[in-house]
Amino acid sequence: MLLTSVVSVLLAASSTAWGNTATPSFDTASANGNGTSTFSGNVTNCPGYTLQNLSHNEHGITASLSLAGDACNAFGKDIANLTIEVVYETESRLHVHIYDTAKNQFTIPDTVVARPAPPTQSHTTTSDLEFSYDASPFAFWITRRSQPDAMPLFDTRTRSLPATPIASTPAGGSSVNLDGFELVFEDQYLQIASALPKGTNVYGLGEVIASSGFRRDIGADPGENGTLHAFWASDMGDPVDQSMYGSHPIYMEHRYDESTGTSSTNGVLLLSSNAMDVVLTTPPDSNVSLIEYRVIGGTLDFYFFAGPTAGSVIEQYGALIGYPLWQPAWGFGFHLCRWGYHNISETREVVKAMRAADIPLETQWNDIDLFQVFRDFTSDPVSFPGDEMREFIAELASNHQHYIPIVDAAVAVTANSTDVYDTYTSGVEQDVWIKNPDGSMYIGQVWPGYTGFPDWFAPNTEAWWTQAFQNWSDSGITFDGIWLDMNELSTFCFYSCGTGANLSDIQPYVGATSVEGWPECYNDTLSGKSGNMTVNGTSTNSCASGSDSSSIGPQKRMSIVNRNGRGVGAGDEPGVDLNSPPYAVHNSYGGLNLHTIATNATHAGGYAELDVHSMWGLMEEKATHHAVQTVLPGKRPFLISRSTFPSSGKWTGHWLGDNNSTWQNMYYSIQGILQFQLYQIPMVGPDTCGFNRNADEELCNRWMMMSAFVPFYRNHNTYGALSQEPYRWDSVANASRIAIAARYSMLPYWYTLFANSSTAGTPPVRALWYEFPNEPELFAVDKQWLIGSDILVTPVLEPGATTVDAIFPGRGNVTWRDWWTHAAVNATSGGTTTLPAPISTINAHIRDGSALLLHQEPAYTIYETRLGPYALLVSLSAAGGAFGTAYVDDGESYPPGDSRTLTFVANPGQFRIQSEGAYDVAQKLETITVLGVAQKPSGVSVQGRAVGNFTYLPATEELVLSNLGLDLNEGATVNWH
Ligand code: MIG
Repeated sequence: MLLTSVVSVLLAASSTAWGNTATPSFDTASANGNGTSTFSGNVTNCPGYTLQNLSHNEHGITASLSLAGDACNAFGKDIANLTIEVVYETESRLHVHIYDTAKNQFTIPDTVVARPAPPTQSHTTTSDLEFSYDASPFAFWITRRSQPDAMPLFDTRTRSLPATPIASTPAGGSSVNLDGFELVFEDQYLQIASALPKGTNVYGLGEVIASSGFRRDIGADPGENGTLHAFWASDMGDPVDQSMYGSHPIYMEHRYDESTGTSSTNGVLLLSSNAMDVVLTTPPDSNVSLIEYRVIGGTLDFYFFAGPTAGSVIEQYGALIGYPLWQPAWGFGFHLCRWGYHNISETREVVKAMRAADIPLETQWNDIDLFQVFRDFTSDPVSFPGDEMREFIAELASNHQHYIPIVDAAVAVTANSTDVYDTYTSGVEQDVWIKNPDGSMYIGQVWPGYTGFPDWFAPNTEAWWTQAFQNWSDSGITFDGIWLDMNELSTFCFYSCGTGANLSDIQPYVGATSVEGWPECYNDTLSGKSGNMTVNGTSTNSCASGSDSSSIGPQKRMSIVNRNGRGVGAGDEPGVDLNSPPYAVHNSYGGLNLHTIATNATHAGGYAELDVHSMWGLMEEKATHHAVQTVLPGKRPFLISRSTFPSSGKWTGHWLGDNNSTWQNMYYSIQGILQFQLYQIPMVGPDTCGFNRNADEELCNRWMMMSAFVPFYRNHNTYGALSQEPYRWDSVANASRIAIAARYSMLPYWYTLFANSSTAGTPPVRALWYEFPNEPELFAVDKQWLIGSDILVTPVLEPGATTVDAIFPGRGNVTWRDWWTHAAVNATSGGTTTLPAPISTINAHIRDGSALLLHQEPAYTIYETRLGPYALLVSLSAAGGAFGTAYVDDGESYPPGDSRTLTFVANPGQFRIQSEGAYDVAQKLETITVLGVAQKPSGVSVQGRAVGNFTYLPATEELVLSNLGLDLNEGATVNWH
């Protein structure tokens, strides 16, 4: 029988007590005696559960869990009867679902996050992950089959742990002292914790801007608290260490064994849309660290990913939730946007000025300025007349440029019949709105005044939404892509502002007219309001005299506070408190109902906002993706959205939201980009040059260069702030031209990385340690990143710098060559190397052993660039080898049509191209540059024919073959001796 070995493991494990494995034992001195949870309220004891009725099946086990004593009712009511289902879904993915047997608790519908089909073959004895448990009190742990003696990857036998040092007093809620970590499963509170190796490396658990950097703070240093992160989609502009736009309860753990110098990486997803706090900490005097989940509803729906590398964990996560959408090639071009292009002529001027400055502009955007009184799917008849917009966008198209407008989540409500707004009235007819518990339309307030919010669970919503896009396009806004904003959902009334409100009391927002605040070290008293770096030839940036005035955010709220009664219940759950759940999650606004719609708002199918809140963005992205496909059939939709959830990457890319024009925020954007690779939303980038505050020349210079090396490249600015288009300052224009040319030449490489992402979930942008997992000095690096495996980017992130400190992975065993000069770096092994980094430069280095397909002639647009010939850049390893691939197709068709895969292999004295696939590559390969050819060859041949005319540059050990005219639809061989 198939399951024998699993059974024996389970039986052996089922009687073990805590500490009977390789897991270090806890110092329990400060824990309470009986090892149960102690709450400081009227609750003293949570009893845990007992496992019974275990049954095996081909794919895992099922058992019941029953409450092992009197209910503790800590933050809700204990649920007496649970079911645990363990499914070995693949060789590297294990699913553990603990749910209420009666199935009243909310679970994410398959229509929102589609799960893969059940496994067709059994993985129970071959999977690299193994499930074990204690029956009473119930606890489970996950081990790696290939590392039976290692500490489990996940281990809930944590009841004897001392109290978490993270303050457990929820904002405005009950006070609780969590001693011990028994499994708690209540209708409104679920608690489970796992031990981790002390001070291990944890990444993810966002969306967040973590003060600790990309690697999360686990509190391993004495006196440190670690991390408490809240998950609840919030329109909170780039706060530090707090919940913000997206909710991604997945972490990746990288475990490094100092004694052997080896490592492995695993991942854990709690697939839940319910609000939660997750705590990372190291209890005092403990020899383990801890991750603790406190969730206020739903079920415990865990997925474990075996890895064992960062890349494979991310791929395994992608295989579960779905791989990222295919990007059109033009999406990699430079995008320009701001809030405050007041009319079409200003917008046209910007496009012209970019052309005049010869700075490539791929896509022009408009913000909510476009709208008539801030209404979605309109354009203002005076400032953005439809006919002129049609002409303007057609002009862009004839120049192979693109246009993207914004869509806000909230839809204006009209108060009387003379006010014609079809999106609203048809929405009423189609019954698409989120409701109050009494069935009336839920009314919020955003820019246009009172608004409703589409309910994606309602049957007609997607068709209505699609029609709105079609009508908009027909009216002249012939968009190429869509920008989705405010979809957390953001609203300015606390609780519904509709009931009892006078709907004709519409007050559209009036923008702030000027913005204060500059980057660190810019002194506008000294240097004026231009943001210029020099005044009369003298540099004016000086940290000593720097001003740091803060920005005035454009905020205007109505002071309506209107608490509605209890909702219809969370799914089928009767009697839960939807308005103020007993456990108060530590979200950034300090209350789940603040700056978003009320938690008792009701969706079709009886879903309560409390349960589905954080998925609104995802559902809107999916509907919009489909709508754009309808309007632009056969094309790959290009979407950029603010609020995201697991699987959003199937439908959209993401920008990192309302950052500041500061050096600090420029640095923070790197961890954002790295996080979203893990979240499987790889098309991501910041507001380049910064959103809030005024940018100055130096910051914008550095930032335009840095963002040219991240996937989504858009300069965007807030209303009233100093203009920051790249032509605004000469040095920024110059820096931008240089960086964009490099970016466009790398496009075939980016495109290949994104093809690998869409077909296998492989992250295009990587932290350095993903490629060099056994070099602990890299584990916290987030000031540099790798594009794929082969390009290392080292931006300047401080004012006044002329050099930058870089770490070069590989500890001296890898030769890194300068992207610009091709010179090999004399890198310090395992430490930092100081590189020159004057203004208008950026350091980028090529790994050895790589072969990159490039566009030889970066042009003004992606289209024109793609019309030009190809070049190959090969960087040989010390042994004379190199490898690379390139994926080539037409760059726009959906579904992707014919493609061609090129494989590049170098061996000493030889370079070969293999070509496979049906796509006809029209452009020829003209140049092959090989770096690391130690001596000038005495002869070179291509396809067996001697090439007389080659160049050899001894300083860079560089062999250059030009004017080759090679057909990439066929293979080729180059030899030198
Ligand atoms: O609350 O549409 O994050 O990029 O410019 C402001 C105006 C609303 C927030 C977005 C920002 C955009 C702005 N929006």
